[in-house]
Amino acid sequence: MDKRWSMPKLSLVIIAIAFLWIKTFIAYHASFNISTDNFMQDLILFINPVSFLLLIFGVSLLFKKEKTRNIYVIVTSFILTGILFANMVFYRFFNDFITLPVLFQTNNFGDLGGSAMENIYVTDALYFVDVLILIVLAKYKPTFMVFNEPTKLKRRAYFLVAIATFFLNLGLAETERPQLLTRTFDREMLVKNIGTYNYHIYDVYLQSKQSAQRALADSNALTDVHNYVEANRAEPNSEFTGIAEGKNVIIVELESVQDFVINNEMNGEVITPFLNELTQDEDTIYFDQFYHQTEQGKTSDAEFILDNSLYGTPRGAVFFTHSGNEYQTMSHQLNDEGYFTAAMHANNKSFWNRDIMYENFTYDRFYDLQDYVVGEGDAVNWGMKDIPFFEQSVDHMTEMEQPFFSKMITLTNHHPFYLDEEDKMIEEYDSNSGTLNRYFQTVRYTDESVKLLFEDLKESGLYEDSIIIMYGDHYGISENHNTAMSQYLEREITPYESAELQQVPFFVHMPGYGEGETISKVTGQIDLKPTILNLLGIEDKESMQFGQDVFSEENDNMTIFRDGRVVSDEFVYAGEICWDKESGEEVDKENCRSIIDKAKDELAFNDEIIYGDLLRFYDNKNGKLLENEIIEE
Ligand code: GP9
Ligand code: MN
Repeated sequence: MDKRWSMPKLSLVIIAIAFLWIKTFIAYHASFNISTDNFMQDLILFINPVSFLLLIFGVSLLFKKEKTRNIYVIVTSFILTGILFANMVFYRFFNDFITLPVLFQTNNFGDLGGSAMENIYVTDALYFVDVLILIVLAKYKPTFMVFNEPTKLKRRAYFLVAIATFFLNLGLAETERPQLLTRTFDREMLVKNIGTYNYHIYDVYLQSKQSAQRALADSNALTDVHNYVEANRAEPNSEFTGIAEGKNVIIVELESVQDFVINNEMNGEVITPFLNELTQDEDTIYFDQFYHQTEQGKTSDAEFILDNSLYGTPRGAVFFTHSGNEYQTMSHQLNDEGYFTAAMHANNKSFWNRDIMYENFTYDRFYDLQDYVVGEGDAVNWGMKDIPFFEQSVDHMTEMEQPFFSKMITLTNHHPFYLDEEDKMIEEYDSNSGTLNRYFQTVRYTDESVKLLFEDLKESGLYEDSIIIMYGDHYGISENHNTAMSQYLEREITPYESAELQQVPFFVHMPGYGEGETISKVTGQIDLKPTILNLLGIEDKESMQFGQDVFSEENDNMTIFRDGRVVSDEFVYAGEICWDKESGEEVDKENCRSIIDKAKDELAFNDEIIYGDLLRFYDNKNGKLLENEIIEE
């Protein structure tokens, strides 16, 4: 046969790239919920892993020795597969891509336990098969392959192609999504356009930028933020000022409880009988349009928002990424007023970096796992069951100096929503999502635990001297379960519905109040701090914060999500579409313009505060901006 017509021989690099390219593309479709709207987006999605793969594997061409080249290719392939795999597992759980700070939360990953296992499938092993193939090829050197050192010319051509692909990708992405890299709040869009590997590099770059930002920030940056905060401040409602003065404050952060279960049924069974009763109770004010505002930091974000009336960060968990910042927390303000402050949560104290962060927030005491006796049958799923947790927490509270502020965080109603047989009070639901099916049962359990908490509090004598504030920390059912959710709700889950599903219940229970009602103002977690301080009669005119007293006449009736979605009493902005709040119909985007802009400004100011650690330049007692020199003294 004429030699000139034989197939060109393949190198290990090319085979490794081809394998990873295919795998990444399969993962995009099989594991990540990435949707595309047009051919261009499909094309970008298809080519986006290549530029990175060409460059990273291209490094091997610089090695002289064949063995070094092969080892480099195999190890790189293994590491990249590992990254892809970690992203897949993470995505199944959080519906999101890993960011660098989250990677360092290894403690959390260890503790995920059952959840992590639920999200690893046997078939995932297939993702690693090609690495084995590469090893076999390198060892047996089949004739269709070439292992020689590439010529200078070939090497140059290779890198030229790699760089050209990189810019082609970036160019296409830029036309499809202008300002892609400047608007980083949407990770999915980034991955979709520049590829999962380039995304990680970009993430590393952002992280380094963050460290630099703090170093460079000075007090001048605070002036604009301060002006915005002042203009946004709402005068608290004086009718509520001090109505709980001197009382203990008992906060219950209800794990993953969403508002759609309240006053609702599942296959004819009531899901939250006790909480439903509270919505009608004369001593309870229930908010049925209250939204969580958390992001990747989940529970810890909800805690951050509660204590600071600031938003968390768009990426990672602020509890980890900015635990060294100076904060001016509600806990601190309460300490100044003579309150004993405590956080209670029966998990390892380092989970979500809580031990460090609570110290920073100046909590007087953190009752963690070690402060609880977890007897036989007292634990399920992630750890201690809510019922014994509340029981023992009430015991702890009776020992506390009064008045106290105690924050309890429940755990049983957490993904994957497992429960012991004896704790199941209602049937499972019957959709294609085991997660949603079990969710109703664990929510039902949490409801029962809250009922018992109220009884325990009454028995202990604490009840009359306390107010009880309860709210859901974040969603429990992610968008991965839309099909099942739409079966349950009997309607399609549009971006509007998804946004509305971010409502979590919010109760203000004040024994002896007597004027309970349901309030349908649009409010969110950011409003908790100013609301609570006003109820206690603690004046707070200067805090650097974005929330407003929920009872205030001046409350702006809108809630900004950390990802830029916004809800007002009239409109919902979600999925880049403006929707009528009442009907869920699409309306002209101009209707949402002002709330979109406000959200952008507010989130940007928030990030300036956190990234620049700006509160170190601010005195929240008298509202003074401090000069850099004073700080350094
Ligand atoms: C862990 C618990 C759960 O201690 O608060 O955290 P989450 O996964 O919901 O953020
Ligand atoms: Mn949570």
